[in-house]
Parts: sequence; structure tokens; C-alpha cells
Amino acid sequence: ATEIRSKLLKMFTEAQGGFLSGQKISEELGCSRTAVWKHIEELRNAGYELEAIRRKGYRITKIPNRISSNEISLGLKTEALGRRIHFEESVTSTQKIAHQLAYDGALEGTLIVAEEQTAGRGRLNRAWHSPMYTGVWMSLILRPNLPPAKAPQLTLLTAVAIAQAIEEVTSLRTDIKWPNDILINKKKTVGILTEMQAEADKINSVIIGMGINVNQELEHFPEELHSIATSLAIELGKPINRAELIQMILLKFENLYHSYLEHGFYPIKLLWESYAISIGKKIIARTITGTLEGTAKGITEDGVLMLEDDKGHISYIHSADIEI
Ligand code: BT5
Repeated sequence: ATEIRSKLLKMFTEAQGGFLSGQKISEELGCSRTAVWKHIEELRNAGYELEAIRRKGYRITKIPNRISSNEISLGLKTEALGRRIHFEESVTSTQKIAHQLAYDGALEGTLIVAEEQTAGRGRLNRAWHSPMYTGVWMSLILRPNLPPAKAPQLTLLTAVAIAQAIEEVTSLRTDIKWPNDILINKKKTVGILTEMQAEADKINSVIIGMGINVNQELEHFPEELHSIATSLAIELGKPINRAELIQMILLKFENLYHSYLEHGFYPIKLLWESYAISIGKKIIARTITGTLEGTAKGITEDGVLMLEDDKGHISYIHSADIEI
């Protein structure tokens, strides 16, 4: 399907904004007129705007804002993060590619970016919806000299970096929901997935997956996400330059990461708390072993969530889905 799409796009590029008849398209692609119509609809779903006129055919009136490794590199202010970019138009999951590259020895800071994920994933193998040309779907490879137990702190650090970058680029204020969500007006805008390759006492690599809804309109989301998800463009009322956002995330990330490696988690914890939405509130925490209810008291020095039940007993939660 991607191959047909790129053939079709090539035809439109050669037509230089002019009309292509349905007949001509179907001949060149070797498919039926109905199939042509379907491919045109797919382009529309991918953010292209096309005009259709009877007897003339189709023409492209607007190409969506696209990203490329060049665009990300130009104007990137970091030392190491994102200095090597592995860019692809369409992938199953950037996490999968990152795991392979990390295993093959990719350097710290290597960034994998895709325009579309056909099998993007969240925690516990849940699906992450990642439509073409609309979001930031990327994975960052890190090689910190840390024990594996510290890796979850990097999820919290990532959340702070993304929250800061969103604020800088859009002026939108975001809330962080422990451990891996960023919300705007209570709706999920960002999901983070931290995975690692490690030995018993040593991290080989940490792979940080970041999924950011940027330029989607509500109709880009599947029905079941309408009430729980949003995008920066929906909240801001206009589209955002994704390459600029990626550059800013990498810059904020690098600053926090240096501070973290030098001074530990405490400075990150303070920043994290300034964005945290659930602290001091009644929450429900669903863990793999069961459901707990209580008041979120805060996070420990290690980034573990403290939940106090009505008898004053505190549970330490390492991983869960939180309902506020
Ligand atoms: C997450 O999981 O939030 C982590 C998402 C990480 C995605 C990035 S994209 C780049 C990299 N490559 C990947 O394949 N993954 C990473 P979790 O907390 O388990 O949340 C998953 C749940 O969020 C789903 O079950 C849906 O309910 C919801 N969801 C799915 N797609 C969404 C979207 N685009 N926006 C908001 N919510 C979504």
C-alpha cells in the first residue's frame, strides 16, 4: 500500500499541481477506478487535500507538513542527542528498530523517527495510534552508566523534557500523570514507553519511546480515543512545526539528562512535581497484581509513587495505570 501511495504521489508531483484523470491513474497504477478512489481517500486521511472535478480528475491542493532528518538536524542545538537520526516514512514501531540498532551497537543519542507507525505500542503491548504525518513518533537510545533499577526515573525525566518543550514551542501548559502520560485539559497528548537492554547490574541501553499527538484533528483519532485523547493542534487551534518541536525536546532532554547524571534524580524530581497532576488527590492505581485506592502522596527519591490508603498505610507503586 505504501508503494502505491508513493507512486501516486510521484504522479501528482510530476503533474505539478495539475489534474490527473482517474483513467490515467488507474492505467499507470494498474488498478481499478474504485481502487484509485480508495487510494485518494487514503491520501486525504494522511493529511493531503485533493480537489476532485468530474471529467478532469484529481489534483493536490495541499501537502501536509512533513519532516525529514535534514529538517530535524538543521537548527538542532544538542551535543549528542539526535546527532544521528534514523528516519523512515513508515515503520511497524520505532521501538523495534531502536532495539535492533541498540543491540548492534548504536551510539548514545541515536534517534529513530517515523512519519507513521503501523504497529505502534504502549505498555503491556497495548496499541499506540500513530497516523501518517500528524504526530511525533520517535525512540531515543541512551547508554547511561546506571543500575537497571534506575531506568524508571528516565521516564519521569522524559516527561519533564517534553512538558518543557511543549510549553516553549506552543505556550500550552501540560500536566504530567504518573508515570508516563502528559495531559492537556485532562486528555492524553503524550505517551512514553521506556524499555531497556540490561544485565543483572548494568544497563546496556535504554530505549525511550515518545508518542506525541501534534497535528491530528479529532477525526484522525479512532472513536474509542475521542473522549480520552487530544493533540497540540486541537488544543492550540493551529498546526505546529513538528521538526521544531523535536529539536526542542532533544535540547530540554539533554540539559535534564546532564543534570541527572551529575546530580542524581533530586533536581528532576522537583521539576517533575511542578507538573504533576495527581499528587494530593484521590486516585485508583491498577497494577498487574490488583487495584489500590487512596491518596497519591508524591514520589520517592527514586520516582516510585506513594499511595496512602484511608488507614494511613502507604503502598509503594512501581508501575500502574492511574485513574484520577
Ligand atoms: C503509552 O502506553 O502511553 C506509551 C506510548 C508510547 C508510544 C511511542 S511512539 C514511539 C515509540 N514507538 C512505539 O511503538 N511506541 C513508542 P500506555 O500507558 O500503555 O497507553 C496506551 C493507551 O493509550 C492505549 O491503550 C490507548 O487507550 C491510548 N492511546 C493509544 N493511542 C493513543 C494516542 N495516539 N493518543 C492518546 N492515547 C492513545
